[in-house]
Amino acid sequence: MAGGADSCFLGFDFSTQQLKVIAVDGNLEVIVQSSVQFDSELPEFRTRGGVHIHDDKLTVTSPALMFVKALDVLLEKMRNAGFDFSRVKAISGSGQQHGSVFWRKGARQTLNHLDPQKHLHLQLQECFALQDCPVWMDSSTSDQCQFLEAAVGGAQRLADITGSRAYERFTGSQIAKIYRSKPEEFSETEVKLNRISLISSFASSLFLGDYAPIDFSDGSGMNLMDIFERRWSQVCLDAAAPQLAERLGDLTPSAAVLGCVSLYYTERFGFAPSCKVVAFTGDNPGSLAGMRLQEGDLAVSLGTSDTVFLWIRDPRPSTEGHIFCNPVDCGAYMALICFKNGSFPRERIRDECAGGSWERFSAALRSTPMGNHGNLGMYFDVMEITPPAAGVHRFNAEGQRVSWFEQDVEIRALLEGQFLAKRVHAEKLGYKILAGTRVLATGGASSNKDILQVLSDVFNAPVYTIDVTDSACLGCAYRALHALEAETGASFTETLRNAPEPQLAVRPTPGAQEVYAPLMLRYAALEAQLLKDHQKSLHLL
Ligand code: ADP
Ligand code: XUL
Repeated sequence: MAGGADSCFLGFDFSTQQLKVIAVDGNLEVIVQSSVQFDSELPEFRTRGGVHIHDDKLTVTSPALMFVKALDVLLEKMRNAGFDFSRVKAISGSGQQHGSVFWRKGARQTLNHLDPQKHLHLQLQECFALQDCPVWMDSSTSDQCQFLEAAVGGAQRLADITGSRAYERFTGSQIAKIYRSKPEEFSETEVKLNRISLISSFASSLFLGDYAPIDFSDGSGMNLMDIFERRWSQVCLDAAAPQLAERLGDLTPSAAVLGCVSLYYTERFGFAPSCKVVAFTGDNPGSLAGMRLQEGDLAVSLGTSDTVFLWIRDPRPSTEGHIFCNPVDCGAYMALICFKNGSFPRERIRDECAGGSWERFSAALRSTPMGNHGNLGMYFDVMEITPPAAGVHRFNAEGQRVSWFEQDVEIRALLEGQFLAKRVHAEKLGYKILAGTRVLATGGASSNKDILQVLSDVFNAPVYTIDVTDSACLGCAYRALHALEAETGASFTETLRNAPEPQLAVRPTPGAQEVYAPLMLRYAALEAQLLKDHQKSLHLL
């Protein structure tokens, strides 16, 4: 084991609403957890839910400097709590996927010579060509998506190369939009110096004191990488912007040791000069590592976004869902489906129907029956990714549209709708719930047992959780440890064999399958109808 009980490994997660960290010791015990909430602890950036939604309602960004200042605050919190940074053997981390950071000319020089006497955010404030980073919630790039698909020969062809058809939030279309709409800012960045980062590689750059490469797994969420060859796809790069290969720099395996932490961290916080920085990755790949997902398991992450993901060996990209390179096994892949309307509609309905209390929200779930007396709802407060639809849609037991539900019914309709969508779309990708299937849940809402009970009932499978709700942080602390061991040839699974196993949280209620099998068919038919109506209305425009 790398280093024994005295050693320690850090995993950071630069997520949508907060920056989080977990430390594990050499015995794989979690010894520290901490976080910085963007909205409440950094109010000067005026974000809501960590983001700015622009007037067009489609453009969504987060300030680059907010992430930097969050790191200043988090490391200080840890120091003030007496954390001994000299024990840290390696760090890694994750970032919300798809978001991009555009470094300005000269930024590398600043990164290389950070002054340990000063906060990072004071030194890096002039380092960004764009102050506001496009993030995964953005859906403003439909034109660029169409262009990219046409350039490579269609949606399926693009999926065959990059693992996904063109998606608005994916970085290729985001870069293409910036190139065309902000040519001056775009040209302010240096070629040949990895000047466009993902949130994950931007975060590792902060620790490394230099531009860090993008890893294969998070790089798969850009519509720019050939996921089978694990290199940039020239035809995709050319469709997005000029000289993009140079601007993005080389890709790296997710388990790569990139170097040691910069002098800034050794002098300011007492990190050992030998402390390694291991490639950062996306938050969903980080979660796969943290939950120690195995083939056959289904992971459901209930954070700002909801995601469903699987470990797969034999990927068959299609025009729905995504295939990413697997972050812990170079020969494998992960399939992922993303739902944009996760925590925010749950919070809205908690506020409107349960007086802002999760306890009352849970009580409503307990007091209403499985199947909700046939009432079904879809709550797409913002344009959804899966399915591409918007608006709130409620249907009664007779299948008629209704404009409101009783409060308790509304709460159950939201949860059942969210989970039916997940099962319907996972099955569309070919996933089957079998006798031994485990559903592994993570993310903020996975701390709520009543929500997990609905999940378990809709999937008719037992739901397991790990001790921490932030599996991405934990997974990255594990990845940091494994990267040191990997030099001896140990696999991730071998390295983590003594880590705590996910624990059974809830089992399906008897009779759940009889209730939800027909509801799944109903849900799928209603969703198909909704999409048809939406298409029709577009044609009429
Ligand atoms: P992210 O990593 O995307 O920033 P998290 O996975 O940390 O988000 O989840 C944060 C969300 O968890 C909050 O927005 C909140 O809605 C949700 N949450 C926290 N506690 C509960 C609870 N008891 N029941 C339901 N949801 C909860
Ligand atoms: C995944 C996705 C989100 C972000 C934010 O494709 O867009 O899950 O990673 O968590």
